[in-house]
Amino acid sequence: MPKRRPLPDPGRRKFLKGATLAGAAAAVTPVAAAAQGAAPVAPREDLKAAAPGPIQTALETSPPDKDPQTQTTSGGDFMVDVLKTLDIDYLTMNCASSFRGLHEAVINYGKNVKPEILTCNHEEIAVAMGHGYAKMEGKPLAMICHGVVGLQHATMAMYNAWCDRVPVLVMGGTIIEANKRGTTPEWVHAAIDIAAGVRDYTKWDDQPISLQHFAESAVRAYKIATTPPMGPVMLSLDAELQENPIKEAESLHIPKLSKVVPPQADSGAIAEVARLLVNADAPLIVVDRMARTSAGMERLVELAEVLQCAVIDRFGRTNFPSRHPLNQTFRRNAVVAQADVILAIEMNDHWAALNAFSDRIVRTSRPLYKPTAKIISLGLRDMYLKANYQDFGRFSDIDMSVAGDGEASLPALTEAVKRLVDNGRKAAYEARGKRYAAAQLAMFEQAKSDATVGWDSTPITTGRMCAEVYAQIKNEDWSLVGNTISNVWPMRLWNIDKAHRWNGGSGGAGVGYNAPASLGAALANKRHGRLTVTFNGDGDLLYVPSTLWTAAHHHIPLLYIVQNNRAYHQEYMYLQAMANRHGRGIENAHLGTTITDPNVDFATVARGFGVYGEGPITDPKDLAPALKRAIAVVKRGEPALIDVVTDPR
Ligand SMILES: Cc1ncc(C[n+]2csc(CCOP(=O)(O)OP(=O)(O)O)c2C)c(N)n1
Ligand SMILES: [Mg+2]
Repeated sequence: MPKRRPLPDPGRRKFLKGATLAGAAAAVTPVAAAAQGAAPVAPREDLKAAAPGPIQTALETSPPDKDPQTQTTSGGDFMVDVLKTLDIDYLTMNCASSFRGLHEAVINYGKNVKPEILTCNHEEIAVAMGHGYAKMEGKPLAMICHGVVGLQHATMAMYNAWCDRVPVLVMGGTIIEANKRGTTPEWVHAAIDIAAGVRDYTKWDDQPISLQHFAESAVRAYKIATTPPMGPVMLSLDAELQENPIKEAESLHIPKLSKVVPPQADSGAIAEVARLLVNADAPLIVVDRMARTSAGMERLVELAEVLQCAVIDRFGRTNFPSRHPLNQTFRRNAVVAQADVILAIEMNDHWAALNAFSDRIVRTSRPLYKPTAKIISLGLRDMYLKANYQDFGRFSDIDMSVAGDGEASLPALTEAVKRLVDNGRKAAYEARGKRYAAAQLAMFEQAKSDATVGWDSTPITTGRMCAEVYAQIKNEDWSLVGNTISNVWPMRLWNIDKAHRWNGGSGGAGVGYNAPASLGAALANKRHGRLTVTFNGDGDLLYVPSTLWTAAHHHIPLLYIVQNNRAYHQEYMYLQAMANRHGRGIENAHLGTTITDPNVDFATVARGFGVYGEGPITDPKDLAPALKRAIAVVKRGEPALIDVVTDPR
């Protein structure tokens, strides 16, 4: 019987737990260990003759050698230098050993500044934060994750960013050389090509095998990501490259990042589009993801005002002021039916914008436009897409396709239009504009009246909730972020007059976007001193509740208003429609679709993550005072959440 050995100290045991689980560590021979760079551990004489079990135990429980200092630089340091030249402000992450080299370099060599680490409890949160941030700040942040498994968690958020054409610089750690991988986790977390799983919805990726290769690929990745049409990019980072000393430092060169000039449409095509618009009786502009910057919105206003034409905003970005007299968004069927020339700019789903679709009984659709209408598309949609995922939408009737960046092409188009508008036309245009202005005013009055339906009822109507929120933020520099179905109310009721008032939807409609993407947008807004608000579906928040911890930990001011209908309500309604189709009654439609029994207490959840929380608020009279208290917290620079029990609308 081997002698009983004293128990090792608890800290060391924790460390060894991983090694023991790894199994392979136990079998490591002194020679192999030395070859891996570890100090060889000689088997003790008194244990040599013992059975394999105790020998292994003895080896594993020997006190560890102090980590020797063997180097003064690491590849990770150089990687940090590259990220600094790219002006990357933040690095979102969930920590993992496959990027421990870069992680250590960021905090010690880079002093945790540009990039600053933002700790996330799930990789989906880390990417979605980058998604929301980029749309608000106009530039990407970087995200890093564990090779295989962290990337698997990140995938849906990457898909959303891809569908939304938003740049995020994603990096994943891996160990490329098989002979450098040690224990089981290093094997199960390695792949010959970790990016294979996300390549279908990544604009570009690479796996650099030298530091010079990294520098060039990082700058290339950034440039590709931020060239319209934008998208997420991916770099697979070899752990050895991050961890080992820099060789030949003098020869390393970080390439220049040149400013990207988005492509303008062909001047002949612009002239033809201008001619068609000017000669039309009822020209219409439909717009979706056009405004990349605040200039985009101003340019569209200028074009619409010269033509005095109707504009329909599909809300992919803030493209057009919500209360502009020419904004006819909520009269889509009428204005599309009247239009003789339709200019659709940077559409995500062109077909859906101009056709009516119903799936209530059987899937049916019909065009909303006249057969004689001339339809023009302007944008980069056709310039870049992939085959597998079908985010490009149904193929559409288009008479003239003009390839060019919408925002960049607008000034030339407006100039061309101005040159063709004579005084005679101006008078006719003005009369047309007056009709739209009257219709817009009527729509706004209707929206205000619609919002009062069920004003005092419990659960609280989404119309009242939105009206109460707006009453308290309208005199601030507010910013509504994320996406929920309630956004139709802000679009109808709120004065969305600046680009940062709203940052568009998720792109891929992958739920679990709203909570973290809103936080990313709030992070960008913090620097500008804006008051950030999001309506968060209860279902959405339950995918990624620990987003709240990141908000608290990093002191990101954001007001989460949980639109708590205690259901995945969209799906609940689908199920009711299915049941109705069979005449089977809707009594069972709550099964698998509702989030009751027990009800989730989101205020308690928030407090558990260190976030100010109030609710559940069921009486509409309690809403205004609760909002006031929560907004005061947000104005102090911290996140807050209020749980509002709403009706299903
Ligand atoms: C990842 C993912 N899972 C499932 C769905 C299907 N889905 C679409 S809307 C929805 C409900 C989301 O619930 P909530 O955020 O509470 O919004 P509500 O419909 O209740 O307003 C679901 C589950 C999806 N789009 N994405
Ligand atoms: Mg819900």
